[in-house]
Amino acid sequence: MNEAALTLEGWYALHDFRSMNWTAWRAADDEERAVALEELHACLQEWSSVEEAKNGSTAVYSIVGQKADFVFMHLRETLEELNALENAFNKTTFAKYTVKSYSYVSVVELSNYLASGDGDPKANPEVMARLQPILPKSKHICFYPMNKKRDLSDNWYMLSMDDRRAMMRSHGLIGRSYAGKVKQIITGSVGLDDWEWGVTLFSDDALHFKKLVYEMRFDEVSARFGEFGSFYVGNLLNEQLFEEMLRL
Ligand code: 76R
Repeated sequence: MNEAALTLEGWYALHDFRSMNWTAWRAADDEERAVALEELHACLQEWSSVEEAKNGSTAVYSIVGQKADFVFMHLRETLEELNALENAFNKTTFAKYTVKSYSYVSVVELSNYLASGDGDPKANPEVMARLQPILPKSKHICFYPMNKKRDLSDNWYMLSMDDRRAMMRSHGLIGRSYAGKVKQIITGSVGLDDWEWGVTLFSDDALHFKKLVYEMRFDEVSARFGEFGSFYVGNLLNEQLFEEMLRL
């Protein structure tokens, strides 16, 4: 039997993709829309106060294209908290004007492929900062789910730890050449959602996503073993930009 990589888990993640029901939004009267905006504002305020208290983090982005209109990416200590905030949002007047497009449940994950291995990693503040990250407020987000292949001759899970580690080293080297340009958050979702990982990238230049992902396609881990779901790309929303997006 092959050795499973050891993983460290941090905050749980919910990527909640929504579309606007523009017909209903347009049909609402000014007062209804004002109430809806107030309740949206209250949710955004609540999420930023959780982030200020370092009990979680939330990123809000519009989505370009027809897959969704916007995404809330939430990180929280427990699945119960994620569930509670999702339900709280669903009860708002604003949510009445949204349609669920897609969601993804996972947990922030670090693996031991490239870890140095001495001491209790959770006692290391740098490790904790990666397990409980405050999400960047970069101009753009890119999210997609992925698997590692389990085909006859290309089965990631049948490879030895040493082979996997060598490939992950090469993967990490490409990744590191984008340091300062792209921030990645890998969330594990085996047993939690339909794919094995969620990949969330943040950057101030969306072309860095294209170049990084393209470069990785030539690297063995992705070239041989990567299987990818749908890509979602979008632009940062703050309260003001969100209101502008909703203004008729
Ligand atoms: O965490 C680390 O920095 C150590 C090195 C590292 C690991 C272990 C690393 C670095 N990644 C790791 C694990 Mn990654 N990553 C992806 C994708 O589109 C594709 O082809 C793949 C999607 C991107 C774009 C990306 C970027 N990485 C993983 C895992 C878990 C694998 C497992 O356990 O089997 C997946 C699924 C995955 C996928 N990776 C980096 C990046 C970048 C930019 C880095 C450098 C990070 C940095 O140094 O800050």
